[in-house]
Amino acid sequence: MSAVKLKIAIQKSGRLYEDSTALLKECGIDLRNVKDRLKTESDNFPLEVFFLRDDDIPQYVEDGVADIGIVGENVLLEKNKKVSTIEKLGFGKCRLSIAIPRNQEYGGAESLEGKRIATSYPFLVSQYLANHNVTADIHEISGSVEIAPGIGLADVVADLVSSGSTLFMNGLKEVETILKSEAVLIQNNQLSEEQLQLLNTLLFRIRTVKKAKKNKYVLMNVPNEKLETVVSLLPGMRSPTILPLASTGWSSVHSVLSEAEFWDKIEQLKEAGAEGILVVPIEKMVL
Ligand code: PRT
Ligand code: ZN
Repeated sequence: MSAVKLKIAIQKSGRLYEDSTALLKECGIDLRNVKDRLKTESDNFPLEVFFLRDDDIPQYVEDGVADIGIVGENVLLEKNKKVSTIEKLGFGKCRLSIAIPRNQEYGGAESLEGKRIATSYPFLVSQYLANHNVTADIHEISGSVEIAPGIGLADVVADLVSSGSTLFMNGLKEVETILKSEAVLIQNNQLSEEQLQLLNTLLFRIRTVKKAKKNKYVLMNVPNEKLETVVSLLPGMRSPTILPLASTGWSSVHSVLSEAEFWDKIEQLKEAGAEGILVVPIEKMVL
């Protein structure tokens, strides 16, 4: 085994911290506890972890201080660094949106002409405005963007939204989506062959965990005369498993269903005669 390690940058604290560390754990990577949490490493995977502010992660990965990183696409695209996106991670979902005072009519992107826009995303907002041939006055502020119209600092805001309740509580309404975002895994563009091999191992584990989360293991009892209909509804990885039950004339059918089709399929299976349906989470899924 070579002594090469992969260095990953993740958020030190904040909205991406829990999901980022949970993902590593689900990949079977145990992290040593470090009190000040600036840096730690794993004893069972050649990984070093740097805990950083999310805004700094793209730069550190571009410079090669970290080899890979987990960061929101919103931050990644705003910072516009030379790194590659390898994988969407499915958490930290939000959107960068334009919001205006609730009592105002919205007249499309052109109505932003000449307005003062408060945002922490000046690069993405100016790109959006340029694409719409609009000239506006961007005020960069680093936090509490949503209060800017209320205190007369701006007419409009461009901020991250997830549930929308922050905008609502500040008398604003969302009128345009500039960007949809989620956490992504990024990589430095000059990794060595050995580092790329480690990255592939990690990526394989991440994809295995992601697939498992998107699928459920389903077990059900089916009268034999209805087996054919039930089986025709099931995708399975190859085909469903069918086992005889102790009571004659019945079988137990096992299969894997994706989250996307789950509820529709369950309804159809019940109608087709399946009973006692059990749904079990899958921990890992290797295809
Ligand atoms: O300290 P550091 O710089 O690392 O953290 P930070 O304060 O800059 O970022 P943090 O922890 O707030 O967010 C990290 C990342 O989480 C963001 O870059 C996004 O990729 C992602 N994310 C997902 C969000 C949200 N959802 C979110 N709702 N980031 C921020 N918000 C804020 C938003 O700015 C607004 O104030 O939540 C409020 C709106 O939420 P709703 O639910 O009321 O709409
Ligand atoms: Zn930040």
